[in-house]
Amino acid sequence: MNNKKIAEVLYEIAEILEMKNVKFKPWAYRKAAQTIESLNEDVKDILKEGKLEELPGIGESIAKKIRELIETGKLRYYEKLKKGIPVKLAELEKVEGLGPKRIKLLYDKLNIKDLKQLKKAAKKGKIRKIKSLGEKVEKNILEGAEFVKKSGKRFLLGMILGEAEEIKELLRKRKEITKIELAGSLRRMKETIGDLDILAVSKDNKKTMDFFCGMSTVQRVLAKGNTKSSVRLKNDVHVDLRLVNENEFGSALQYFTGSKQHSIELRKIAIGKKMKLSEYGLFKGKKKIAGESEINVYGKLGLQYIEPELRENIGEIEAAKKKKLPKLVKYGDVKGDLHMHTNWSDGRNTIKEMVEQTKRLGNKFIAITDHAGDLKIAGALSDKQILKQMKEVNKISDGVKVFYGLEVNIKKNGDLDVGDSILKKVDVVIASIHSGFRQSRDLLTKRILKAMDNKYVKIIAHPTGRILLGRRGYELNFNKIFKKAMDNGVALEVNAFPARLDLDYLNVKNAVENKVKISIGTDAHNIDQLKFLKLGTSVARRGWAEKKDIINCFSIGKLTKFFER
Ligand code: DGT
Ligand code: CA
Ligand code: CA
Ligand code: ZN
Repeated sequence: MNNKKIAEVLYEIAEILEMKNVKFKPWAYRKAAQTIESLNEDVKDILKEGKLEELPGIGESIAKKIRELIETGKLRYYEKLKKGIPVKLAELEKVEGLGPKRIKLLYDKLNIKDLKQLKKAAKKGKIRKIKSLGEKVEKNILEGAEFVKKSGKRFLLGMILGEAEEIKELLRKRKEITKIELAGSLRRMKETIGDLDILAVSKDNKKTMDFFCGMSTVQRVLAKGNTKSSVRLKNDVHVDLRLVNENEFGSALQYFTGSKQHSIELRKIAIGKKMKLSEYGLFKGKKKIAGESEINVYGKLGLQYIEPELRENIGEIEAAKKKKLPKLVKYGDVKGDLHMHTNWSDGRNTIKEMVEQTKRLGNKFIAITDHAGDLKIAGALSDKQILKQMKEVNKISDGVKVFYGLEVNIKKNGDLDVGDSILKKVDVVIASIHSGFRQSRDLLTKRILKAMDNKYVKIIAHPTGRILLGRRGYELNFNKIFKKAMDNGVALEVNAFPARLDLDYLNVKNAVENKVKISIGTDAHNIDQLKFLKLGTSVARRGWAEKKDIINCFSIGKLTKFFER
């Protein structure tokens, strides 16, 4: 039972209660679900600390249910509720435009219980006959239903990157495999992944496929062939392995890396040059002019090599034609992490443990940025604790430069939770929004602008508040925010936590074009999460950022100056 599963159960309870026309309770369950799914910390740990009821929106009764879920893996109340409704609610809800009320209506009128019956009824034109629905709704429902099947479930990049790299490593070590790359959205470091695509060249296809399908992490073999096999891993991720000829590896890698839109544009260029591009190679008439290496495919098309992270058809092809691609920041250029929490607030590890792990990872500096102010759930530090922690951090002289920072909450009116007399003593102040997400675009923008006008604030963390696969970020007027960031010397964060990756790559691209500096922070709450720095860097790369755009690539001297400005 992780946070996500618990939130799902609570949401589901809200839906069922709504179907039964229960008042108020659905709202309470939904609020609790939102709280749980946006927590950085594991609910289990909060339960252990006896602090469940301190979370916003979680009263005694819901706390009791969460405890039962965690301790027994089940919830009797929920099971009973589910028995009372005959439809497959979770399945039907995935259809866009279908909420509990419509699902109930479709069940009452047409006895529709699941996705299959829904599609059948829509295709037969039965739904349009229900007065309050009509033809347009029927069409939307049918489209939505098809989408559910195709899209299926997506996974956070940060949750599967490690396992993907392990599989690649296992295959790479095999004698018969001469080439191997991860392809698809994972190679492009897209923030969520539908499935994993792997491409390899083998001297013995059968042997490779036997090995691949027999890996200990495989839950089920879905298809096994000589050139393509598909498996489902124990973590539910679907993996395709394709084996190709050595002299087609480059063009196949290009093809299966995508994105589809990027590849379609490349094909158009090929056609314009009277060539043909496919996964088998780049051809002029019958003559193959590239295929073994990806670099040659781009080269023969008259393009600079385009890094996978850039292949989203957002201007990279035009830039490559003009040889004007950015000099992308490299993963190794990012030398420090500017956002993390310790056991002084809601983190798991001590300051010392975070420093030790930083050394192990080969990084040069960090900022310790525990929560400060009024944020009760995050164990925020009081003024007195801040001064105490500052002393402790300033004592460290350990090969790693440790900046003393705070993550300060931006209140609903844009004021900060901590006074200037404290902030001025701190090396780096990060400001961020943790509540009041539902304010208007205008109010939220004003709130952030006001925080940026505090002269001690140097970084705005997770600027849009989005939770991937969970909560859409709030709208902001970025033109105003970029201008203020430039004027006041404030950096915008790419929060590298897997479910955040906020700013997203498109906002990073805009920020960088506006000469705004980017800060990367893992928001780690324990030592394992410090590895997320790579994810943050991938977002910066996807947003066309260069070394000069990212304050984590500054020398310690230059960074200190940036913080002092
Ligand atoms: P995902 O798995 O949804 O996160 O995204 P991708 O990009 O990995 O997509 P996937 O797994 O469906 O296909 C892998 C790559 O294969 C994709 O990036 C581009 C290529 N591909 C798939 N379908 C098509 C297609 O219809 N046309 C072209 N040109 N390429 C395709
Ligand atoms: Ca894929
Ligand atoms: Ca695929
Ligand atoms: Zn944080």
